[in-house]
Amino acid sequence: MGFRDDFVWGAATSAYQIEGAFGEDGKGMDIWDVFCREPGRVYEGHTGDVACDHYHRYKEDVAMMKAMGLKAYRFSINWARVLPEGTGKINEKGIAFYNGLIDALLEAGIEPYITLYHWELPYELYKRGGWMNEEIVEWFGQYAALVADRFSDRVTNFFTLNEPQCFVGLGFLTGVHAPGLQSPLRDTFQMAHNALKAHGRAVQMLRAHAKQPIKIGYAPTSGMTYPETERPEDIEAARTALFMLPEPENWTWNVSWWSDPVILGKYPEEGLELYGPWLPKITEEDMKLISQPIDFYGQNIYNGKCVRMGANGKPELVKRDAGFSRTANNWPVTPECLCWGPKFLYERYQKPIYITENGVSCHDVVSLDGKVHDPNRIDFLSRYLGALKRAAETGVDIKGYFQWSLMDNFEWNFGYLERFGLVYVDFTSQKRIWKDSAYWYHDIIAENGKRL
Ligand code: IFM
Repeated sequence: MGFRDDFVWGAATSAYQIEGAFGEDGKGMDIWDVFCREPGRVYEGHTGDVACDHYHRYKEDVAMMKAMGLKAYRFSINWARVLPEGTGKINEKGIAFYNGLIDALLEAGIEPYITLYHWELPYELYKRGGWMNEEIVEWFGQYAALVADRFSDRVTNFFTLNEPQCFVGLGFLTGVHAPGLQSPLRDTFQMAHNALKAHGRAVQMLRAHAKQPIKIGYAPTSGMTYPETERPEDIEAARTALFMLPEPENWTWNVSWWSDPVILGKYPEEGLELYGPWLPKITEEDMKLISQPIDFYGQNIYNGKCVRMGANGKPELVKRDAGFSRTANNWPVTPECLCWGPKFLYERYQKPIYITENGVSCHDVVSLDGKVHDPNRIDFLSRYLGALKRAAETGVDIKGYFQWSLMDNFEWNFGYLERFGLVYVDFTSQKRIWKDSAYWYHDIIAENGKRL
């Protein structure tokens, strides 16, 4: 027992967070290029202009992935790099970059997993209304077609949207991410509906343009839940809590509004009632488009909340212990979420699961010995992967795990303040240094997680 023999051990990144090469070789502006240039938006005015300079160093980075023993690499395409205006004219130099990356990965024996959208909305499309404009469904579909046309002769695994909770919630509700707006609730529900339709259209277009059979998934996020004890009533309480919906002002942080339509073909009843006053027109045709069959379910998981059944028969949050473990960016360390989260998701959605992101920000430094010792990350990953293994052993169909992240990178509004990587990046010299956790992950992959 343990992880399946063909378990996909991977690591993940995203385009804006690592590529750099701002405005190079015909790349169009995306909303992050613009956002980072606005005073006060990003920590210390950092930008992704250079980031990890992966655009120029991808060969070195792929060699590093190979040495680490990665079986798969999940990366995103910057929409504005291949279609500078979002639609129409193709930037062949941008296509050439991704072709080079894909070829290098395949040569190294690493399976590429492409994410279509990890938040780089072309600025030209933003000016035309971006996610608010229903035409984005078709714009995204055309972009997906291009990706399939150019890359699906070699790439067979795709994810559509990464964390729609964040790009709508942080981009348009709290405004801490690009484009930095605090939009009316009504607009955010419209954008979310358009984003889900765009997902469905991309699924159709990827399949229609694929050069060989491909597999498609989706990569939402959300906090998970886990029960305080294994008493059936606590388990039931945690399961119920996972799919409950928050109050309208904070609505984007949930699982079911984003995933039920995609997999089950309907919005949750509770949400239709709770959010009724702000909802756009939702048609049967929309729901058909949104629920185009997909092959697997991706979920980004970082932490969760402990839940028990309250005396009133309703789920109740269990207060965290005083001094509970926290990561460098103050997220709670809750390994149980990587066992119970996938379990509850699998029960509800009945799709093979990939953990499309999981990892930890630590206060990593280069020590006097020139190495980066990160025992906290090794401890974090051991606990979380141990929990994931327990889920696999109880019958959850877990296909793979993508560690976030391969290397330190641009952490959005926190700039380069947070270090999530297995590999340390010196952002001045661009030198990469394997952290202890990278060596550890190498060994875990080699033994298929036996020691966990
Ligand atoms: O860096 C991000 C990533 O882009 C999306 N998921 C969470 C990560 C850590 O915050």
